[in-house]
Amino acid sequence: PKTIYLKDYQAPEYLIDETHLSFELHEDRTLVHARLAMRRNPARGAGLPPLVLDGQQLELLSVVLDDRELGAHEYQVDDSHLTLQPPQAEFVVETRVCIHPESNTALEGLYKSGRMFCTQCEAEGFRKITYYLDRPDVMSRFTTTLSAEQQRYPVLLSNGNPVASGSADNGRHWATWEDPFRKPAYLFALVAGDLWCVEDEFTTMSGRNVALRIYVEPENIDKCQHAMDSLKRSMRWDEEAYGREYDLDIFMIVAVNDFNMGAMENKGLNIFNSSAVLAKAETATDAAHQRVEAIVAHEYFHNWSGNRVTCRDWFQLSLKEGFTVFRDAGFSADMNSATVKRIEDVAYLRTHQFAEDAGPMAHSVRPDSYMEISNFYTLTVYEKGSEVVGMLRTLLGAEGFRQGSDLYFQRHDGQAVTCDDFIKAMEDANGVDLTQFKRWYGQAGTPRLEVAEQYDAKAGTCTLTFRQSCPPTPGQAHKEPLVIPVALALLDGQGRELPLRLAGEGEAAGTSRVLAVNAAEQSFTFEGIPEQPLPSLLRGFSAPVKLVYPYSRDQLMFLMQHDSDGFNRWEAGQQLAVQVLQELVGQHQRGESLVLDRRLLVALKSVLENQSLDQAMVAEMLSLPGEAYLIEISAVADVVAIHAAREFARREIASALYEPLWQRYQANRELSRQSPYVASAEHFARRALQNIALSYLMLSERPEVLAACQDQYQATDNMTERLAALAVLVNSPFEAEKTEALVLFADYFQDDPLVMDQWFGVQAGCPLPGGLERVQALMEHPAFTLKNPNKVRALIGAFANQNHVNFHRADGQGYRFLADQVIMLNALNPQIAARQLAPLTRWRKYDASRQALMKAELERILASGELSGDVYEVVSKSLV
Ligand code: HT7
Ligand code: ZN
Repeated sequence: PKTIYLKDYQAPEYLIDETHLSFELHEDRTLVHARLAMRRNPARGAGLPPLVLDGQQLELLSVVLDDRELGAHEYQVDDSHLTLQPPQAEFVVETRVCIHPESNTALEGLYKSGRMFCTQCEAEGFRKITYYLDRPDVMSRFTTTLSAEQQRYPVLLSNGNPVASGSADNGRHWATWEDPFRKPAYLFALVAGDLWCVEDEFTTMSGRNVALRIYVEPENIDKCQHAMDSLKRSMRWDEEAYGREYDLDIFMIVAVNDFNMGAMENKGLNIFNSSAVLAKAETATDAAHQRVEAIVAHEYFHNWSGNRVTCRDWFQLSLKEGFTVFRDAGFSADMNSATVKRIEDVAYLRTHQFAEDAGPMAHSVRPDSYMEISNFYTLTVYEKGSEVVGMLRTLLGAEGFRQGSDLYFQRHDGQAVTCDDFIKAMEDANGVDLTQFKRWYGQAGTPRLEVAEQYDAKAGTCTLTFRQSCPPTPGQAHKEPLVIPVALALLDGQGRELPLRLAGEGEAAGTSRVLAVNAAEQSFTFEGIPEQPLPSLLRGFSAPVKLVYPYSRDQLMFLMQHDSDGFNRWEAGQQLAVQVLQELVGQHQRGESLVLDRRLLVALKSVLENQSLDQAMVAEMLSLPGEAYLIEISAVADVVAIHAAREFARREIASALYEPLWQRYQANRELSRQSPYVASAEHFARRALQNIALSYLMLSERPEVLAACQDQYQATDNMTERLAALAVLVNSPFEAEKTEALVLFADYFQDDPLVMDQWFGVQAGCPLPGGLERVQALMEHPAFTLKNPNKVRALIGAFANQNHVNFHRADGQGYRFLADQVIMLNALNPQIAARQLAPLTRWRKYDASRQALMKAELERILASGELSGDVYEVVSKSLV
């Protein structure tokens, strides 16, 4: 596969004003007729170069140019293009092709999921449907007609509004949809199936009524209400927070079981992975409910940030994805606890995006090049991209940011634009120069920000010195200083924030402020500081950097108790735990007996006993940093020592804090028993604390806890309690009880694929010895198939990404297993194969023996035969 560079971007030679599509859907083939009204792009001059249409895996039946069928000598076809010579500046091209959705296991283009037809066109799937200019800067008005057998496919959907429909004598029927908004091909969608729908209505801020429909297979009709409620909340929130109103008369969501990602924002017809839309108490956990709410919002918000204003080219992907993640995070923060949402997002970013940024596939938020664009739907583009937008908001303030966003949408409505255009709107609305800030889009790697504090008691000044640096990443040896917004406060001995006045300022600008650090080394001196302060730095995680400040354990305990920034209270607890756990890792490596610093127990006890703290915060603060994060922050990760250290700490906590944990558990379990399930922030918090308490308590192996766990497993109306109880049983030594629970669970839920995914996931993540053998046995389970991405993620993904001790077993069998699966997936679904590879690409993190074993598996994949571009790109880059 060849590499595509941002620097080579050129506007399209031709434009497509109108696109008329007609699909004849059959069981053994689909016929696609496309009629494209095209013209020379005036921006590219007057000549008439050949027209080169994209097309892959298409059987070309005919080509018609301005109503005349072309002979085979009048066009050229190869495996990715159709080339012909336009006769004049305006012309109409028609093609007929035959495609095979029934055998499309890559789930890109038109494919069948179960009994339904559906599409996934982003990023470059449309070229697998018909010949087209498949690039986001070619925007066209689409009219789509679908015809299919009426009984099998009573519902026929596409983008926009339904304008006509009818039946034929042969048992087939048809429908025509018209989308009034110009759009790139990646936003095209069609669905045909035997679907039921839940209907509702939304009145927009200007008083228009919009019909809302969620289409699902009949057995799922009782799992749509949460998504529908989430959709209505999203629509209202986008009006209020961003002034964005919905623009069509109908908004549809369709749930499909086989889907490569979470969901897709096709104009007016979002297609969702069923895991991102279906949720009811009995079958979906609180986390799943929150994920549904967030993804429904995310896709809906794309209607403006992505659809009305789209990307010029795929290098600009973060323009829509980073901004939309930022928007959905704001929504989730408003719907639930803002601090807890921030904690979850930061923990995820630091564990996974930081690892990506330090690995062989590291790239900037706006990459410079790619081989296969599907590989760039990454945590860097999405989550770091969102952090970049968040830093802009921190620097410009809420009002300035909103003015910039309003200007962006107004200026670029209906256009395909770049990240530079987004920044320009922010600059123009605020009268600021963001030239240096834009480096965040071009520079890969996680910056390190070292801070030193110096207090001068005589002068009453406190000087903070910041040193920023960024390690080299592939293709970028040298890094320039970034603009890093550092939100901070200085705390006095009672934990109160001191007024902050910088040298040269007349008066203090409040007690919490943002410094824009923009040089490699830079000092800020605060005056009028009466006592040695303790800095609370990078509040709310105001920039995606690794902060280094030499906090003592006592200072961290103080911040845990007193910092007025909730995020930094949690952060202090995490840093304390990291220090303590790293000490245990060292003891384990030296063969010493493990001794836990009691200060961690004291700190956690006071968190547990603090009845005024939000229960969700208590649950977050009780959660030790995960193994994946401890691996990420290690120079050479010793997986076995990390696991042993963390388990030892958990046992120590469980035994020292048994009483308060038991009290908290019982109080919340009692509330769960008394009231029916509610998907609200307050109830999520309650259950989160109840379940983390249970996971500690089970380590005691006391009979009363086992009984409580079994009771929670059986006597509950919701999956949050049931699955948590199952997980602690699975991770416990109670063999008979765990086997019984697993069998009962699978018997009862065997027909619900999403619940079975959770069943696979719990077992795949179990760190007890024999993990690989258990996963291999589960691959034979009738509910498992490599063809379904959710199953692959639930079993193989959970094993390789969460079950560190088993995946990294010293004989390399975990690596061999993953490589075998990637080789099989490569032939079935290249996108999923490439994503599952990620854990092997991180070989540089481990000891020499594991490095060699991991690299050998990557080499084996490379030599395994015909590799897809997706897998080839990841393997070849990670072996450099
Ligand atoms: N914009 C959507 C991207 C997406 C996708 C990309 C590649 C392959 C399959 C895909 N399914 C959906 C999802 C989103 O961010 O909203
Ligand atoms: Zn998105």
